[in-house]
Amino acid sequence: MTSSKVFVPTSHPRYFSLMIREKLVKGFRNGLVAPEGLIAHGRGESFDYLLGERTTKPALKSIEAASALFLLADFPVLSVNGNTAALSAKEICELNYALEKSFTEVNLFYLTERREELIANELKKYGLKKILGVGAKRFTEIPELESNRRKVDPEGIFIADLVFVPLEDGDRTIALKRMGKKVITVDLNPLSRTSITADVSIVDNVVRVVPELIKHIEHLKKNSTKKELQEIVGCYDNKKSLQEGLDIMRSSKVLTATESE
Ligand code: PTJ
Repeated sequence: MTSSKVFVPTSHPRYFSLMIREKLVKGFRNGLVAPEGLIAHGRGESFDYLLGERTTKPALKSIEAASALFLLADFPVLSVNGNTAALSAKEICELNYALEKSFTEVNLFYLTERREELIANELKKYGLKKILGVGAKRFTEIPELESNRRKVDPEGIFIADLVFVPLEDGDRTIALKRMGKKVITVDLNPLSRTSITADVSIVDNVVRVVPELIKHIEHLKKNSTKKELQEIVGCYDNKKSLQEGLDIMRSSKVLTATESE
């Protein structure tokens, strides 16, 4: 496939968004991202545009609640798909280290063994040695789920008490909840079934969320008791946070040509 070189000046008002797009395209060319992943990214971009391509106050609240939930979990697992690997492989590995007792598992909707292997190799580049869900190991199935995402590692998602599922499709979140697990998601779409079903839904771009999660986790690890973590989780209202995210999108204003893109 021929690849065109893009030049985007750093002064471009949407420079960061265009750079994220380039990362995704590079991930697609390297075989990490499914073709459908490009379409999913486009959907995310449009919500991000309405959010103003920034981490909003409700998203920060969700990040705090997610961090507390992570620290309360006994066996958290980070589920990684093609888009997340292309955009945030390094940061996912750093999150894994920050959590200390978590594992990272590859889990694909558009499953191919080749992509699974490429994603695992991408994660290994950043020092992760044990990656779950790859090859013959991925043989247990999530009950009542028909998509490829049902195939999970018996030592990972299957027995986890908390699963982090960024950029996910709705069915699996529902199935994971039915299995009694806590679910944290990152989804720019506050109306998605995943967002509505998860315990904590962070309406923000995964690229901005994971570094912020690491910061919050490090802070809470040093400064909070278990009771305080439980209070943060107890006070959090996911539906309210989703509504606030949606309200921010709906209140975006038409700007003049020089103010907008
Ligand atoms: O790599 P695979 O085979 O597992 O496939 C991954 C995709 C993302 C293609 C697959 O999970 C899929 O089709 O997902 P959906 O159902 O399109 O849902 C993805 C959700 O993520 C949508 O609600 C998008 O708005 C949202 N989204 C897209 N890009 C981002 C995002 N949310 C946060 N950050 C993003 N960068």
